[in-house]
Amino acid sequence: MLKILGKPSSINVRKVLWTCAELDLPYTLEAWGTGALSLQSPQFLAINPNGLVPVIDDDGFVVWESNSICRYLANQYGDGVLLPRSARERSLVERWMDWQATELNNAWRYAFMALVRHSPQHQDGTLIAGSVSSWNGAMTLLEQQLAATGAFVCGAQLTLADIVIGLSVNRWKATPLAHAALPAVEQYFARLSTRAGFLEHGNNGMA
Ligand SMILES: N[C@@H](CCC(=O)N[C@@H](CS)C(=O)NCC(=O)O)C(=O)O
Repeated sequence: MLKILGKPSSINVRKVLWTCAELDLPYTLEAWGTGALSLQSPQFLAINPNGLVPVIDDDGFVVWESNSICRYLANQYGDGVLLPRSARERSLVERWMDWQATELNNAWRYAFMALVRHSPQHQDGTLIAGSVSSWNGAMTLLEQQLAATGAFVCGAQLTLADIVIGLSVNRWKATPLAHAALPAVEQYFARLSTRAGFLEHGNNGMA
């Protein structure tokens, strides 16, 4: 059986849990990370030298990096909807996954650490304002894409791009900041909230 290492409160672990829900895939979850089993233990570092969750162990095959895990699961167990089989269609999904992991993640990190985690190391007002502005800017770019598709990030079907970006939209909405007015993003959030996997692992009260 598939084993997932991580906590259901971690945003990157939640990507994997939601992917399993969409694929109707059974799994066991082992609690690793802050407040649970140590990510710095030799046992954990032997399977992920980065000391980060999520990690999966699929009958002895280990994968780390959340977006790579989602790709692996969709490739191994999916029917080509979450991650299309054709190279061109797949690249349209993967570019948004890469955008989430690079442009979008870098935009929100400082503001989230300041405004939600209340980290003493993230209290520089100028940097907070810059991060909020970049985060709203990334969401505005997403707004344009969603207004064009009228449904999900890559079109009429939910794909892995929605799983990784939907969780970031949930985080944006749950963070106390001056949100840009983005109607297509709001409609998208409501559309995602009709799915059991998103209600359980995304829009569940946690940022
Ligand atoms: N690029 C990695 C980032 C993983 C990451 O930052 N994981 C966080 C949880 S969301 C973590 O392991 N934090 C340490 C901890 O929870 O103790 C991925 O996408 O998998």
